[in-house]
Amino acid sequence: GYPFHSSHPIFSLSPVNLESLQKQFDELANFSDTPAPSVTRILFTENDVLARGTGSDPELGAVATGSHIDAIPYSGKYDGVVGVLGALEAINVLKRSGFQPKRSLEVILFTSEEPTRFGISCLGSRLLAGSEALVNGIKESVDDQNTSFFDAAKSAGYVVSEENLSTVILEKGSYFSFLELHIEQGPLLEEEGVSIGIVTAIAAPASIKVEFEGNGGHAGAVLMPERNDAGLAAAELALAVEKHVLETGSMDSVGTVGIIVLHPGAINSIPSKSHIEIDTRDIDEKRRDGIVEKIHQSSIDIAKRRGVKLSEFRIVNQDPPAKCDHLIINALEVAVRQLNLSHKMMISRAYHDSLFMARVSPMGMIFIPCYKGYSHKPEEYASIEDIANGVNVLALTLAQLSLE
Ligand code: HGY
Ligand code: MN
Ligand code: MN
Ligand code: MN
Repeated sequence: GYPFHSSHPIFSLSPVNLESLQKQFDELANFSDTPAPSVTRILFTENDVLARGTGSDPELGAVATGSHIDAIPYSGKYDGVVGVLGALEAINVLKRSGFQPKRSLEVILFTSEEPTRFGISCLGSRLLAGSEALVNGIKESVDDQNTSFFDAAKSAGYVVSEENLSTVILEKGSYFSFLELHIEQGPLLEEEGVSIGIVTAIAAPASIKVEFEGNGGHAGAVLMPERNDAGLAAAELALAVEKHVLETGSMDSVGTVGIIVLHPGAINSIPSKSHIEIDTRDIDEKRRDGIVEKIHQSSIDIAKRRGVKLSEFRIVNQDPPAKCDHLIINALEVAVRQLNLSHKMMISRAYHDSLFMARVSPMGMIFIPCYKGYSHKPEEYASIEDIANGVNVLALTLAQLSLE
């Protein structure tokens, strides 16, 4: 017999919207090589391909939205996910409302927005946006188990070969607009009791990998004047990062040393190697570049002064900021007004896939409040009501843009 006992319902379903579903059948039937009521739609023929688009005019650049679901270690459940599940729900809301888009609507789930495994942030959106450096550089990328990106992708069931990676790059005009719904990852909206953030620009991130090498040795036997301690060089560099960021005098400059690894990592062995990873950002690109330059100079000075070797100073990425598109910002304002939601213009200090999609499409972002601005830690939280507000703003904005 069946494993399910028909006595009790599996779960209670919301009713199928018969009218809207019937309408979709009737619409899809129009993509046919033969006159109604017959339907002919052969694999990969023009009508087959057109039918796969959702808009009534699928030749036009689509309107896309999406975000990421990868999460850094010990972080929270909303960063990125709000923009993926929220995008799917926004499409469903439009479907349930019987909305017929002219431009197709697409939801994108980006690969590896976080730099955790391969050290490259926004790997998927960088590729989509046409980073030739990444198409070539990704071959050398291995994780800390020495697994290559390609092997990791294959083990997850994604067939990716080095040859066809450049086919990932989007043609210009593929998208008429790209929108991302995301938690603010900052405290302003909650503090000010504002429901929606309309993002005007995304800050410019840079990340640097540094390594120092010294002679190491016995923690008891090597006297202080004989030492060239790679660990202390790392510690001094971390403080130098803080100093160079504060020196700009701007609150928009930030710098973080989130990773310091000491080798051999024994209490009674002087570190012979240190590996430091630095994240620094600013809304002003020149000011950010000035910080990177000073960090480089400090690395050299510290190495010289401490008699250690600066065995690696690698700028992993040094990206420009991105401005959000005015047409999209206007559409967002129309949406929040229609929904009667409080809103404010603001910058994003976190980076997002939108930072790279802005290179190939007009881009916009919607922020919703998150608890005390917490993010990248388990206390990260956004209320389902705030998420629903974001979904409704996204749905109305997608609708407006898809009719442009
Ligand atoms: O670090 C960031 O800005 C993003 O949340 N990954
Ligand atoms: Mn994140
Ligand atoms: Mn994110
Ligand atoms: Mn290294």
